[in-house]
Amino acid sequence: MFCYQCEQTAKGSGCTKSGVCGKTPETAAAQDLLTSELIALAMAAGENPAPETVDLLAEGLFLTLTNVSFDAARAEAYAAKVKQARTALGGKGAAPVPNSLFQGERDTVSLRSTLLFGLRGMGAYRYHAQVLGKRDEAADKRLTAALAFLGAEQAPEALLARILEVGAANLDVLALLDAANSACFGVPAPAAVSLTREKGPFILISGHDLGDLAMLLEQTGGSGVNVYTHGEMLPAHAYPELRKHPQLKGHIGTAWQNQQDEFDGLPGPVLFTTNCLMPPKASYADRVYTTGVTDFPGAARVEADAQGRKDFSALIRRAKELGGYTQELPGGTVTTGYGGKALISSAGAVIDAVKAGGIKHFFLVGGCDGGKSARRYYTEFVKQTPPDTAVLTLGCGKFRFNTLDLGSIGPFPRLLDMGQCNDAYGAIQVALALAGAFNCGVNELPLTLVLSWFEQKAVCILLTLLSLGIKNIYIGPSLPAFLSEGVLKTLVEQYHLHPITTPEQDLKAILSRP
Ligand code: FSO
Ligand code: SF4
Repeated sequence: MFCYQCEQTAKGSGCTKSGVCGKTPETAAAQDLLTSELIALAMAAGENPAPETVDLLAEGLFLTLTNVSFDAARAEAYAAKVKQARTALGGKGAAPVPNSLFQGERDTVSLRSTLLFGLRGMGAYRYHAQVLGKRDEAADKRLTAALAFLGAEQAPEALLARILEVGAANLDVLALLDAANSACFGVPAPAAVSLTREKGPFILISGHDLGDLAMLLEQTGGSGVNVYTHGEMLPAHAYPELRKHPQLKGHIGTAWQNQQDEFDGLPGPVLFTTNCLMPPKASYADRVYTTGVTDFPGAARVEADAQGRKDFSALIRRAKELGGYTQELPGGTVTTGYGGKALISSAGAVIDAVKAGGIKHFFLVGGCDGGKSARRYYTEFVKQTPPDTAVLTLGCGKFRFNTLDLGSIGPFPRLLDMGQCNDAYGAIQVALALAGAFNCGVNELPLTLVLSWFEQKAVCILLTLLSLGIKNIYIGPSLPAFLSEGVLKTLVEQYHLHPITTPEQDLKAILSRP
């Protein structure tokens, strides 16, 4: 096997024997085959792909994301379904040989990989919007065309242009997802989220799929079973249509890489709706349920019916059997819900605070968490930000600092949680709104993006930011193994991309920049 799509890749270069994530060589081979079939289907779909074809492409791309699906048989079955769809479209010939994707001249392979991994991220966001009933024909065409582009040899310049085009198309997909979330669950508003664990049975829900949470809340109403969010589900508490359910009690746990410790001995079942799923330990494997794109061989699954409805009664029964907490375990609170719409509606106060000199600089410290100790950088960075600066955050990287008390700045807390990584659109809108208010470009704002990447959604968001011409982004904890020296040089030269160094050095450089 060969896989180097995520930040924890073996030796910083590639997983070859088995995945650091737990992906087996069999699953890797099946997912490579699936990727080839997806490219072949995109080629057969032509310029006007049917919505169902793009549904198939997007879900297939999401399936191959890090920490989503570990089941070789499922990837094989999905690949067969994709092949069938291609045949039905009259697609001729064989799918490209999987390994050819990663063979050839170094920079070309690097660019092809960047394009493929960016598309996996975009597929994930497109899937999230589609399960909430939203599709965008133009974005669908762009996704399909970019995937088909991988089916032929391309010059490096054309690949780079296509990578930026995928970043730009992803902005439209993020906008669609943002609109879908608000249409289904209301406009998120600032909320304090309890970390107290109440007495009684409960279900913990992880991943990013708010639709699954909504269905779970409907079905647990009046059952005596509480619901807590885990990981990237934390921002769900900001949505009026979700928080109105009294059994949605609070949040348990931190970022994905701590789940094997946090779930050990947990007296309730866990529902994984999307990434990041780690191979369950034997001590809690019988309490893990998966749904949607996510799976693990042997773990119980909840399938949707033809209308997309899911029956969570098995989880509710399991929660009651396990009994939950026998007494209350008190905890503090964290805040969330400072998404794009909440901040833009207070834009006047934000602009006044900047003009009066109360807020000197904004940092967006966002992205994924992960296991590497070098990620301590982000905690230290946030701790060291001066009191006259505001820290915006999104993604699961926030768990490294979201319990810190950074105080307040003007009418706002200094630390503002804008939501999941899926909410990157809101952060981009805030940056654009600030640029509009100050009559300058985003690059002239007192704003610095300090990103932590782990998987392919983060890759795609980075491509979106680059497509918007945003420069001077700091990125860590390490650089993607799939960026060749040549490609990295181009990104550094064109976009002034900075690999992180130390919090002290980076803060000094950022704050002394004119
Ligand atoms: Fe984290 Fe995992 Fe949301 Fe990623 S849960 S690491 S960017 O998959 O998706 O932030
Ligand atoms: Fe390795 Fe990451 Fe690929 Fe898993 S997803 S096999 S950890 S590079």
